[in-house]
Amino acid sequence: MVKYTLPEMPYSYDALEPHIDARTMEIHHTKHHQTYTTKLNAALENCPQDVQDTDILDILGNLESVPAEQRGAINFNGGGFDNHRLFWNSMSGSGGGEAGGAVADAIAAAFGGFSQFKEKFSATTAVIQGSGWGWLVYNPASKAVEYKSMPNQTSPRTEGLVPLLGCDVWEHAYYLKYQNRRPDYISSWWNVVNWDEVEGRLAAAS
Ligand code: MN3
Repeated sequence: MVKYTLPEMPYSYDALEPHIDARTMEIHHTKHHQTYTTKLNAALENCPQDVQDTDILDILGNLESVPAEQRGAINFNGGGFDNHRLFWNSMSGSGGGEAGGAVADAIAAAFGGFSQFKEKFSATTAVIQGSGWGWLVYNPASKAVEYKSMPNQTSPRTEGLVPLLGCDVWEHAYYLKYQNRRPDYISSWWNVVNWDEVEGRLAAAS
């Protein structure tokens, strides 16, 4: 079977300072993301061969293919593995600003404009109860982008949606620097969004 390994970070842990601090990034990557990766492999070991031989992205898109006893663990840890891989790559020390090109057009069509999108994403993600993620997703059925809140580590892929940009609002993502101030973390996070990466994901999905 495929053994997943912790993906390398595309930049150093201090690259997103001052918006996201180096200590948070290091713990988030080496402890949290590592744990999802390890537990994904452990859950796959208890799955039949055909599931083990399927890429995790395809498994997340068809969780019914996973035996019921392993489905919760695959949903959580497989989602955690993929969500964080997407998360690191959708941030950059030279990020921020507004979306351009096709992403800007898709956002304008769905939300009315970039500022309306940013406000809806921020406000809705800030009030996610407990742990979860706010996402900009592409919906292949409607051929449009949407906002979607997801609980815990459940991937938008489990609902047939393609994740384009996610904001991790688990406390482990921000508590060292922002404590209880989740809205401040989200507000700072916009300064590190890598819109080029989001554009590549939209192009691949549409
Ligand atoms: Mn996290």
